[in-house]
Formats: sequence, structure tokens, C-alpha cells
Amino acid sequence: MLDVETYFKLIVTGSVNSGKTTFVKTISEIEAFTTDEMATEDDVMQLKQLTTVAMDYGRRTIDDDIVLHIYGTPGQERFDFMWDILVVGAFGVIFLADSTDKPSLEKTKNIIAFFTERYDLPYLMCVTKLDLADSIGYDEVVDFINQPQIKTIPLKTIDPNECMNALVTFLTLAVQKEEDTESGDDNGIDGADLIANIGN
Ligand SMILES: Nc1nc2c(ncn2[C@@H]2O[C@H](COP(=O)(O)OP(=O)(O)OP(=O)(O)O)[C@@H](O)[C@H]2O)c(=O)[nH]1
Ligand SMILES: [Mg+2]
Repeated sequence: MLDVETYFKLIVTGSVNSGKTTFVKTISEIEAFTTDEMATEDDVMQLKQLTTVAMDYGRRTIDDDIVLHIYGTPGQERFDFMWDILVVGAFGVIFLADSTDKPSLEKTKNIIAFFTERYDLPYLMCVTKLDLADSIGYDEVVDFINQPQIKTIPLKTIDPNECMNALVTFLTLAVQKEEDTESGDDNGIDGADLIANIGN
């Protein structure tokens, strides 16, 4: 049976092509499960051939007590029903914002509003593709998204160290949120234990 003490479900979401599937594949210790299919919509086909239609899944063990089950969502808004399905039981959400695609950031804002207006969870935003020549840069993305209450970091999703840093940053936020919530539900993370073990 599922051990809820060690089952931590983390959602990775963001607009089409922002790097969700790449992040899950890079961070997973098992071969990631993906549902990429040929894109059928014109605006998506201009960006890429394959797009996630249901979910990505990967797993990453942090220590004996913490195993992260990481679910990437589809990016297309026509699959937004999957966002509500995937978030059930999740203990937090990572948003990816594509720094090479300014028009997509309007959609990123919509996705952030979709989750934050419905769910009170720890949230982290990661700005992707800063290593590419057509990136508009970290500061311009952060200014445009304009969500100062959401912690934001840079993330090259093809880099395992940067992906691990994103997980550690997220887990630290989750611990802080639990400690700040006086009567809050226990999300099962022992903060001191976590801080002692993450990154090992
Ligand atoms: N150089 C670089 N390439 C990246 C980065 N993140 C993603 N990519 C590339 O961007 C493309 C799209 O990445 P995906 O992981 O498929 O994006 P996605 O968010 O899952 O896309 P959808 O499922 O269609 O919404 C791939 O070619 C990745 O290799 C990054 O930080 N740096
Ligand atoms: Mg994908």
C-alpha cells in the first residue's frame, strides 16, 4: 500500500515548450514516463513536433523518508482539465517560464493564476533557457510575470545540478511554509531532517 509519509507529489507546469518534460527527464532516477505526441495545433507545430498530451512522470529519492514523485503537465490550455486532475494530493507546484518566448509568458501568468487562485501550496517559479541566444534575460521575465510573492530562480532544465538545485529550493520553501502555518496541515516533512539530508 502507498506510504503517505514518504509519498510526495510535485507538479511541474508551464506554457508549451517551457521545458517541463526535459526537467522531469533530467531529474528522474528512473526512466521518465512521457506522453509526447505529434502536435496538431498550428501555434504548437511552429514551436515543436512533439508535445505532452497527458503527463510526464519521474521519481527522485531525496532520502529514506522523502521520495519525490514528479508530474509534468501538458502545456496546451486545451488540456487544462489535466492540471486539476494532476494537482490532487500534490504538496507543491513548480512553474517554468520560457525566457526565449515572451508571448508565452502571458500564458505562464494564466497558469500561475489558475493554480494560486485554487490551491494554497508552496510555489516556485523557474526561468528556463537563459543559456540560449534568443533569451530575453532573467530580469525581464521576472518583471513581466510580476509575482513578487513567488520565489523565482534560473533553471537550465538540461543541467542535472540546476534541476537538483530547483528541487532543494522548492523543498526548503515547503518546509518554511509548513513552519509558518501555525495551525496548518502537517505535510509530512520534518524540516530539520530535510535540511540535514537534501543535496547529499
Ligand atoms: N538550451 C536549453 N534548452 C532547453 C531548456 N529547457 C528546455 N529546453 C529545450 O526546449 C525544448 C522543449 O522542451 P520540452 O521539455 O519538450 O518542453 P515542454 O514544456 O515539456 O513542452 P510541452 O509538453 O509541449 O508543453 C526541448 O528541445 C528542450 O531540449 C533550457 O533550459 N536550455
Ligand atoms: Mg512536455
